[in-house]
Amino acid sequence: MGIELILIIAAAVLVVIGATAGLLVSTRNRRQPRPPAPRAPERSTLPPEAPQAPAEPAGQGGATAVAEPPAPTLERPEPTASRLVRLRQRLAGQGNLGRSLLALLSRDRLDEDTWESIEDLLLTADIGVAPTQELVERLRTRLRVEGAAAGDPKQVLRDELVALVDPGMDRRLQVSGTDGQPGVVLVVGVNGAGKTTTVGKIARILVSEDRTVVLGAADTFRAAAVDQLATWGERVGVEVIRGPEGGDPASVAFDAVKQGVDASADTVIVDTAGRLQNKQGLMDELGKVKRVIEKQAPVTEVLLVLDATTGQNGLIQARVFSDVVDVTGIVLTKLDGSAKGGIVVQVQRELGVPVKLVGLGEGPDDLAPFDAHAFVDALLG
Ligand SMILES: Nc1nc2c(ncn2[C@@H]2O[C@H](COP(=O)(O)OP(=O)(O)O)[C@@H](O)[C@H]2O)c(=O)[nH]1
Ligand SMILES: [Mg+2]
Repeated sequence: MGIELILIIAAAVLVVIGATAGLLVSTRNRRQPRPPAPRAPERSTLPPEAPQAPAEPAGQGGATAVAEPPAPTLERPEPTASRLVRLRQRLAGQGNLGRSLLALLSRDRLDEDTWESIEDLLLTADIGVAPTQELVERLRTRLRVEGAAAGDPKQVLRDELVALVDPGMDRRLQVSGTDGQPGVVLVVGVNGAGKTTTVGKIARILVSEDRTVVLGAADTFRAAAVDQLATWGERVGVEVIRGPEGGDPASVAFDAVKQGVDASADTVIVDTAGRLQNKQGLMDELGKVKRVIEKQAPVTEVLLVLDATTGQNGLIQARVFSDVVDVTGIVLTKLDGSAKGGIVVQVQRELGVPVKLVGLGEGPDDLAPFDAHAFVDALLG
């Protein structure tokens, strides 16, 4: 029992730390209206250098604060700030793209062969043909033939890569609704991309920010998928709405959002099936899910989950999904297992939509907000 107590206290401490790390755009939790402003200012996705916001005092009383849901063994997610550190570790450990590029760029003379090798490296990292050509052109202009003499190649490379990743994109998740309705996040993508895992991970972040969440298990084709989501929910005390196996996904989505509305939840996240049998079938299915949801509340975010290790195939799938639904954000999973971080650039270009989150592993908190600077630093090692 001593261990449980320690866990609870540790969890309470984590809550306080987590509360300082605002990840997601949202109004405050409606269950506990805070004085007196009806709506807190929108917060941006946590930048790595975000100042520590003042936290509510926890003290010993923090233990009771987390004990509200019945189960005493609920997990508390890791704060988002330290997740960016992991992004660096996991990306830096692979491929050595940054090191190889720098070695080439630091040569005394940048001849045609060197530029070709640089181009090859960028293409291998899945940055894509057009962005690679643009980048090489920019680098050539800035570094010219005199190579390192033109300036610190690492700084030049970093600047140009950041520009390519586009730090100006709004990467905040829209997890809040208006007019007292919950925000509705629809999660789409092919089977195995990491949708269910991502839904679970996002739910954990929201819970850690004291938001109330309902999950909809609208992948009704496999019982295992529903159980998988239910497990994620249980671990953080989040309700999971499920339907009969093989039932209508749209009706589960409807029920989940209805429950979110009835319970005044802050956010409903709907997991979907990723069968890519044909475009028309997919369109019909996702179209119906969305229509039915919007009888209750507007969908505030459509996240396309993409497996970073699938390269060009992943991009083709991404295009199909974005033709079928209005994707508003991309979650790039399995970056930990890929030496192809450049896919970030390509997929944003292709879809005109920002990468908002990146998956860094199978662990429950292996999901980090995407940040252009942190990403490029990680890439460069
Ligand atoms: N290494 C790694 N594995 C991941 C990540 N995200 C998901 N997975 C794994 O990918 C597999 C498929 O995930 P799942 O969420 O079931 O995919 P879904 O079919 O799209 O719902 C599972 O084994 C996950 O643990 C990630 O960011 N990194
Ligand atoms: Mg799934």
